[in-house]
Order: sequence, then structure tokens, then C-alpha cells
Amino acid sequence: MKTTCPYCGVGCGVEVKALDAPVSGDRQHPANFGRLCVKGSALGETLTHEGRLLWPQIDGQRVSIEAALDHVAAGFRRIIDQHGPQAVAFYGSGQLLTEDYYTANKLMKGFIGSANIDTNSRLCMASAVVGYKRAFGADAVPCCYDDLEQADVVVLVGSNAAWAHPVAWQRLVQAKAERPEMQLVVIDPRRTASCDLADLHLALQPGSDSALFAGLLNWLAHHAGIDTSMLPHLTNVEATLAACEAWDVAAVAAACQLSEHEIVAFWQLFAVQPRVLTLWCMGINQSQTGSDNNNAILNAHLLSGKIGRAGCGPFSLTGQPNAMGGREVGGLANQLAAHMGFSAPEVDRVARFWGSDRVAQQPGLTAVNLFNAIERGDVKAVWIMGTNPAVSMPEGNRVAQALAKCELVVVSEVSAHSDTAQFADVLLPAQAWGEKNGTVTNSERRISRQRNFTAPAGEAKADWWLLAQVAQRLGFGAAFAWQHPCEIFAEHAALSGFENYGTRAFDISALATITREQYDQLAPVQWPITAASPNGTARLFADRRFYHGDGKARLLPPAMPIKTLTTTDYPLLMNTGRIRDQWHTMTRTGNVPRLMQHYDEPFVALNPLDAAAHGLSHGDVTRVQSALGWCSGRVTLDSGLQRGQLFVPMHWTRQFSGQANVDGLVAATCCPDSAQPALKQTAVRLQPVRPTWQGWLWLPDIITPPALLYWSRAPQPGVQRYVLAGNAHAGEWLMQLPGMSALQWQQAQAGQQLHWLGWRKGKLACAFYAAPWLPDIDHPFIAQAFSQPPDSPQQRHALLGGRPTQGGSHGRTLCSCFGVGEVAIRRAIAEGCDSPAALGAVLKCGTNCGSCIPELKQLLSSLRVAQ
Ligand SMILES: Nc1nc2c(c(=O)[nH]1)N[C@H]1C(S)=C(S)[C@@H](COP(=O)(O)OP(=O)(O)OC[C@H]3O[C@@H](n4cnc5c(=O)[nH]c(N)nc54)[C@H](O)[C@@H]3O)O[C@H]1N2
Ligand SMILES: Nc1nc2c(c(=O)[nH]1)N[C@H]1C(S)=C(S)[C@@H](COP(=O)(O)OP(=O)(O)OC[C@H]3O[C@@H](n4cnc5c(=O)[nH]c(N)nc54)[C@H](O)[C@@H]3O)O[C@H]1N2
Ligand code: SF4
Ligand SMILES: [Mo]
Repeated sequence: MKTTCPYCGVGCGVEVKALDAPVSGDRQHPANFGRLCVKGSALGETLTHEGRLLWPQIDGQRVSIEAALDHVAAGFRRIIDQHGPQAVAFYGSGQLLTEDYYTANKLMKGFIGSANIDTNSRLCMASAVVGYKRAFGADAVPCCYDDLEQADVVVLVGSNAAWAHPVAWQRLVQAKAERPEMQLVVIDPRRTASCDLADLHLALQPGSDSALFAGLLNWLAHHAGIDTSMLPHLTNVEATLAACEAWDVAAVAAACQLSEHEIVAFWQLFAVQPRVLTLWCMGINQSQTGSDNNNAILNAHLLSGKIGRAGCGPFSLTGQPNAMGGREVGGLANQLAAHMGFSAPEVDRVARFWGSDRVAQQPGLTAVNLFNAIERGDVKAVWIMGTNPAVSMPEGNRVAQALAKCELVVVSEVSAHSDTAQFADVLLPAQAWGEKNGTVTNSERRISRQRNFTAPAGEAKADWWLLAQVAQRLGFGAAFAWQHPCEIFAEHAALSGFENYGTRAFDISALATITREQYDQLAPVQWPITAASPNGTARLFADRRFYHGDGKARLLPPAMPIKTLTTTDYPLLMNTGRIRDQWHTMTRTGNVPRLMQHYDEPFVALNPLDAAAHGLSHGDVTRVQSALGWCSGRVTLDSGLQRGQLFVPMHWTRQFSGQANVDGLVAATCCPDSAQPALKQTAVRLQPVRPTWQGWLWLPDIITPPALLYWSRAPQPGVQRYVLAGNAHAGEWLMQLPGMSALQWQQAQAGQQLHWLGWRKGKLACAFYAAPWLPDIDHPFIAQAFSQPPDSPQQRHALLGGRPTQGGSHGRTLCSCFGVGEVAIRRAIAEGCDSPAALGAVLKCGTNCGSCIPELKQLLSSLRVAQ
């Protein structure tokens, strides 16, 4: 069965041959041609029912699906009747399928009559949407993945594609291996894994991208970089150039804190090379000037005519698998539907198409405003689907409190234990990847099928079905009477073409008559898909006709760079983002032991000099404090970070750690044009944690440890491992956990150094090792003892010691595909392996998905330096 990966916006094709066989990449899929990254290749390991939400619940009690739906519909009906449609809201996700999204949007905007439906794409793509709409008159990404292979210069701005879009990155790696003259420029304050391949890395000041690109526009104007044949197709050129005039190289160097030499090197490449492709992501969008950052990039491509041709263009990478599909249906609060807004003719058109006299007349509440309205009590019912706002929204603690107060919180989830699910009055079990059936659209506008190949877990239902059932109960049944997602897709396709006449970029009207069979067979295809281009469209704007009324594209004056946000109280700048093997709030990837090997606890990466200035060493626990809250993690020294800057992963939640949720620290300051929060820059200070003991605990079950200074959980095969730090007695609290006193204990201890093993009927039920420092013990050895209990007294003794009698520790797992640890890699390097290929030949590391190659290279070069 062919389907599509449910993680990132690369949108790789996946092939599932059997439920118990590993998944593989679909060789025919044009996004990946058979490649998968480590998350994609571990998809099979997420198909368990463990931790799944299996049936509906009201106030924590299992109920029938009918009762749950009745309760949701009655709650929404009551609140709408008493307080009007503005008192209810939906909060969706770029991980919903297009059919789910279309249904949610139609129900809220078309029939409930409020535009209060926003989504986590507000945290992700909203600035890109504004940028494209302002420049092109349409939210339309002009490029395609083939451009990665055909570019002379690839500029990666605010994107760590090596970790966040790994298969697109692999395509770049291969292209550069085949054409080494291809140049890669990375623009990121941090030296990331994506810098591994860079010919030029501009480590600019956070928030100064707009200055760099304003300077580029100015440079193009003064160095014959303008494509004069483009000028008749552009408006606002003179005003924009005048606004950029002050950005000469000296001014840009001062604003970005870069050398003039490296700035000019970048500008010259951009100006001179015919085919330049700019890829960008959250470093650009999640900013107070996010929308203007986007337009600064678009300006440069438009003025230089580097658009609408192979190997060229401004290519915004989408984050989620269906962020683009959400934009197509109009699932943001400031869009109506199918690339239409709230002008009177558009509302009228959509109302006629949907056959409703209740269509929302004006934009609704965007994410931050939506949760503020819930906090105030203005919005009294919210249905959250496919997202975890209690941890992914800025000011997450306030969001959580708002949800706790909200009259009716409905959560459709696949996981029984998300942080947001804790606040649900009604929990609805949603079908997960492999069970749900529909379409998604990736970064290059390519619509692919996600197909169901396994039975739903428990009573899980499709998100669209749950919505349609509630619509029926609200009295709108006729408009939601679909029996199959294909019918929803066909309706969506018909709306895209309805009275379009070439005025709206999103047009897939050629699929409006799609049959069930054709839908099942649908091959990945890029929109627009019209009578004129029934097989889709690879690139847009080749004809230089844009979607503003005058057919032209528009340049926009740049924003000023962001002033430093740090203060004497909070002198450091915290950057947040992704790591290679985890997906967002870890509700799926966090349960796969293999994906927990690369990083197994929350960390705080900082420059070694900043660490020293705070008396912190690699491996210490520290707190990070902002004006709003604090989180904790383990110190990781990273000389790729500039002084004064930290990087903290966004992934860890209350399900996995005591207090690691980074969005408790981040303020909900937004870009005024896109309402997208600035999640990348928060002023913080460090507070070292000084525990009197640290330890490791293995238990078969998931527990929430009591108030310790720090804890974090990582699943291992068949067992849960906790790392702990505290400052009272190392072990007393442990005995108070349920069931502990009934175990038979084997103990070795001296002072705070404790080694305790708890046995139940000859089986290991608990292993605990604590010391004033973090004990150095053999983790695979201990984890294995839970499934294969040691049978000799010597072995039991070794287990109490925490190490086998022979063999050594594994170190951090760098290659998750083959489980190869740092210790083995270091040994192989010492024995003469001098390249990733040589390491791969001996250990297999890096030979599957290749995501660890940047780190293999780093290790190779650091050991070479050390020699
Ligand atoms: N492994 C993994 N992959 C993912 C995801 C995941 O959770 N895990 N999530 C997916 C989603 S939804 C998204 S949105 C994407 C995000 O993909 P990316 O945006 O590539 O990932 P991030 O780590 O959020 O941030 C990217 C980079 O922005 C840089 N940055 C911070 N501030 C600035 C600045 O002022 N200027 C510039 N130029 N750069 C800056 C950061 O240092 C960071 O390296 O990833 C997708 N892919
Ligand atoms: N500090 C900081 N914060 C950030 C970011 C950052 O870079 N820094 N990035 C932001 C960005 S770009 C994004 S996209 C967000 C992501 O943040 P979220 O969307 O909150 O994160 P996920 O963990 O992907 O949440 C998806 C939820 O949906 C559930 N789910 C999975 N599949 C399905 C399904 O088919 N149906 C239903 N109903 N539920 C399902 C999952 O179990 C999970 O609980 O985080 C944002 N927050
Ligand atoms: S690159 Fe993205 S879409 Fe492709 S396998 Fe990895 S996570 Fe899935
Ligand atoms: Mo995202």
C-alpha cells in the first residue's frame, strides 16, 4: 500500500508492504524517490495501540460515541443560542487531512457562522501566507523540489533542513556531490547540521534578516542585478528601492554583525548566478517582523527575475504534512475558503456554493487572540483537533489555565496522554496515520494520498466524520452528508474552480468529478490542476502573470531589524526549535525507543564561554528563566552558538519531563501583519541547579515522579528510564510510589550512593542508581534485564553494580537507524576510519537515512583537531 508520511512538509511517499514489516520509501513518489529520514523509517514502530486514546470520554468516564457526539452538539448549541456564534471556536492543525480541514472550515464558517477557526499553522506558516499574498496576490509557492537539483545557488535562511526537512536536504546533498560547483549559503545565527555543506554561513544577529535582504535589493539595483524585463510586471519598485537605499554594506554589517566581506560574497552570488533558489522556514516566519521578512526575500527574487524558471525562486518550506492543505481550504481565521477572503462578493459566492445563509462575514480570532478570548470567557466552547496548544502555544501556562477555565473543551486526539487532553471535558478518539484516509499537500503544492491500511484502534473515528456527525446534530445534516472522504475532496475541488475564471491560484477543478476509484488511485500531483493543465503544474509564474488585480507582483519596503530584546535581568537570548528525531510534542515519536537515542532528555545548548561564565559544565542541569516562567534541561556545550545565545528544543512536555516545556517562557508577541508569534527570541537568564544527588530509575510503567529538582523520562525497549536529580534523600520518595513496598529489595548503599534493585517473583521490577554525581552505568545492560532477568548470583551482582562484568558503555547514539553509539564511532576513528563512508563501511552508521552524517563529520573533524 502506498501512502504519505505524516510528519514534515517534505511529504515523502511511503510504502507499507505488511504490518509487521518495516516501512520503506516509495520509489515512484516525486518528493523522495524512495528515500525516508529516520522519523519516516520508524513509522512502523508508531503503529502500536499503547498510549492511544481508544474510546470517547466525558469528564474522564468512558461513554459511547453517540453520547459523546450528542454532548458536544448540545454544548455548542446551548452556547451559540445563549451567546452567539462568536462564543465558540475550533483550533485545528496542519496535521489534519484536507478533507478533515475542509469539513471543520465549512462547519464553522459556513453554518455556525463564525470565523473562529484557527490552527497551529498560525504558529508556523502565517507569515509566509501574508508574504506571498502581498507579493503575488495569492498564497502560492512558485517552486518545486526539482529546483533543488537545478539551482546554481541555494540559500537556506532560518531553516535547519538537515534536521527538519531531511529528505529535501538529502536531495541537496546529492546534487552538491554531483555538481560541487553548486553553492550553498546558510543564514542562521546558529551553526547547525545544515552548515555542514555550506560554502558560506552567515551567522547573523537574530532578527536582522530583513536588513540583509534589504541590502541585497539595494545591491541588485546598483550592480546590474535588476532583470529589466521583469519591471513591467512589478509595482512599488521605486518606493521599495528608495526604502532600501540606506542599507549599504556598512549599515548591513553593523545591523547583522557580519563582516562586509561575507555579506558581499552572498550578494554577489545572488546577483551573478542565473539560478538562485531561496529556501526558508521558522527562523524567518516566527518573528515580530515575520511577514516583512518574507517580503524582503520575495522582493529580491522578483526584482532579479529569479522566479518561474527551473532552479530558481522563493521557496517557503512548509512545516507540517498538510499545512498547505489547510491554506487551500482556507482554514485560517482570516481566510474564508479556497483562497477567498471576506469581501462581499466572495462571501456571497461561498454562500451560494455551500447553500447557506449563515456564512461568516468577517475574520475570526487568530490563535493567540483565540486563547486570550477563552481566558476572558468570551469564547466558551472550543474544539481542538490534531494539535497540543497547552504546550506548543507561546505563554503555554496561560493557555493551559484558560483551557482549565473554559466551559466546554472538546479534544480530538490519537494520544490518551497529551498535555492538552488533560483539560478536555470531552475526548474524541481520532484515527491515526495508517487508519485515516484522505489527502495532504506538501511544500511544493503536491497533493498526495494518505491511505488507510490498518483497522482503527478501538473506537477511533475519522476527524471529518466526527465533525460531520456534530454538524448533523446541529441541524446542518444535508450539507455534511458525505459517506466517504472522496466526496469531500470532490466538493473541495469544485469550490476551488467555482467562478474562478483564473482569478484564484488554487484551482483543482479538474478533480471535481473524481470517482472513488480515481481517488484511490490518485497519483501525487501538483496544483493548479485544471482543464488546461490536468496533470498539474510544476512551477508558477513562468508567464509573469500574478494574481493582483493588475496582474503584477508587488514589492514591499523592508522592516527594520529587531532591536535586541535582552535586558540586564535577562541578558541571554533563547532560540527554540527542532531536533532531528523528535516530532513536536513527542506524542508519537517520543514513544519509539530508537528515536529517543539521539537526544534522550531536554537540553540547553550554549556556548562554552557562557557556560563557564555561569559555572556550568557539559552535563550539568540548569534552569532557564524568562520574565514569564522557567524550564530545565541538561547543559550541552555547543561552540556553534554565538555568545549570549542559547538553543532549547521545543519538544519536551509534562509527559516526559518535570518542567521542560519551553513555551512557558516565550511571550505571545506577534508579527502585526500575520499574527504569528515570535517564538525564536526570548530574553532569559540561567540558574544553575545544584542537586545533592542524581540518579537513574528504570520501571516497567510510566509514572510522574514527585517534586524533584529535575526529571526526564525516555522509553527503552519494554521499560521506562527516568533520569533524576534532587536535593533531599535520594531514595525515600521512591518507596512511597505505589507497589514499591511489596517488592523484594537488593541494595548496595553508602551515603547518597544507592544501588537498589526491586524484584517481584524473580522478575526485575525496579532498578535505581543514585549518587552525588550522575552514575555512569550501562543502560542497554540494565534495560535488557527487565526482559531477560539475570539467572546467576554473579549476574545479579553485576546488575546491582550497574555494569556487565565485560564490555563497555555505548555513549550517545548518533546513528539511530543502526543504533551505533559515539563510543564505537570514536574507536573506529582512532583505528583509522577517516570519512563517514569509511565509518559506514565498518559500522553501517550513516548508510541508511544519512541524517547523522553531519555529526559523523563533526566528530571526525574534532578528533582530527585533537590529534
Ligand atoms: N525533526 C523534525 N522535523 C520537523 C519538525 C519536527 O518537529 N521535528 N517539525 C516540522 C515543522 S511543523 C516545521 S514548522 C519545520 C521547522 O523547520 P525549521 O524552521 O528548519 O526548524 P527550527 O529548528 O524551528 O528553526 C530553524 C532555524 O531558525 C534559526 N533561527 C532562529 N532565529 C533566527 C533568525 O533570526 N534568523 C535566521 N535566519 N534564522 C534564525 C534557528 O537557529 C534554527 O536553526 O520543521 C518540520 N520538520
Ligand atoms: N517555542 C516554540 N514553540 C513552537 C514552535 C517553535 O519552533 N518554538 N513551533 C511551532 C510550530 S511551527 C508548530 S507546527 C507547532 C506544533 O505544535 P502542535 O501542533 O501542538 O504539536 P504536535 O505534537 O504535532 O500536536 C499534534 C497533536 O495531534 C495529535 N494527533 C496526531 N495525529 C492526529 C490525527 O490524525 N487526528 C487528531 N485529531 N489528532 C492527531 C497528536 O497526538 C498531538 O497531540 O508548535 C509551535 N510551537
Ligand atoms: S523527510 Fe519528512 S516527510 Fe520525509 S520521511 Fe522524513 S519526516 Fe517524513
Ligand atoms: Mo510548524
